[in-house]
Amino acid sequence: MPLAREEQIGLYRKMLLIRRFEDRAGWAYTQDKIGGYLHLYIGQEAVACGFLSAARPDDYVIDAYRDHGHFLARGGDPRATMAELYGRSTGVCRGKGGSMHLMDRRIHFYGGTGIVGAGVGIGVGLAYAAKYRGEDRICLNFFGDGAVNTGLFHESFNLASLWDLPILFICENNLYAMGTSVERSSAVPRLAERACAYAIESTQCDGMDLLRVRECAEPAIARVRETRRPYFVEALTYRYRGHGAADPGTYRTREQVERWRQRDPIGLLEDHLIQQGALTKEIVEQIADEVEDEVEEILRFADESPWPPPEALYEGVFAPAP
Ligand SMILES: Cc1ncc(C[n+]2csc(CCOP(=O)(O)OP(=O)(O)O)c2C)c(N)n1
Ligand SMILES: [Mg+2]
Repeated sequence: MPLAREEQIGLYRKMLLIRRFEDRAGWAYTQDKIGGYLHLYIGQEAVACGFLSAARPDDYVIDAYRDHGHFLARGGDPRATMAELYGRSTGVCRGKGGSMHLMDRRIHFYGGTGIVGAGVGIGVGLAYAAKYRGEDRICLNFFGDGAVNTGLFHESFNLASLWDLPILFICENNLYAMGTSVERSSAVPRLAERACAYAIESTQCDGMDLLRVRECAEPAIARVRETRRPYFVEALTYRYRGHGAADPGTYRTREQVERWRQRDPIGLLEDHLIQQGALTKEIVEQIADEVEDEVEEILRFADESPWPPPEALYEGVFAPAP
């Protein structure tokens, strides 16, 4: 079904919020306001926004560590998200998870996983739970191209197919796992083909164009929901920044980054909406100003939030005695 204009504008705004959120998180990291690691999603926004806007709010979602964009696209609270990166008690995990471990059961977002490939296995568990309980929910399982060469990927694909589990595997192929390119690390570089070894059908999609992502996501989600079988999508995308905040990105050329930036997901949707007469340059500027103000407010909230008290160290460690 074609996306209504209002929904397209809403997704444009959401991608812009994620972009600006990530930009400012990158800045905050350089100011020592964020500890640990920080992996930015800039460039890949259309994948999370396209798939998660097509999912049902009660579907299960599981992700790897580049997770801020997915969490916000899923409807996670942006203030509590930034506060989590800042390690404050108002964060989504009360400041104990940090950037890689965003998790909120209220929106059925089960992480945020730091070990490459780990989320692929947890997603199979979530899909198994849906089947076991007789639910018609599905699991959307996001991971990077680096995960396809881990053992758990293969175990998970095998079990998902063998047990007929309702899971949509979404590989965000951004061409690199840290500094290693897919061509150097994968004997079969067209990653979608990997699924046939487990009798799982698959497809590729253009992960830079939100409308193309939605065109792929809707039938893929409907198919998993109806057939109660796994399906695999390889979304072709690109991260503009380094792998993490400390990566200078010397393993790729400036020309390559520039080529991908020319198909920027926000720019593409903006051009489309202007051509359709759904947006004007003035409205675009107004949305940019509003998002900018919103993100500054988010940063202020995180900055002014209290640190967790020392006693919080003992919370959530043991289940209460029965
Ligand atoms: C099992 C395991 N091995 C190695 C690492 C170190 N590591 C962290 S991120 C990463 C690259 C993963 O790349 P990819 O899956 O393509 O995700 P992207 O960073 O591109 O989003 C590696 C090797 C890890 N976290 N876990
Ligand atoms: Mg990658």
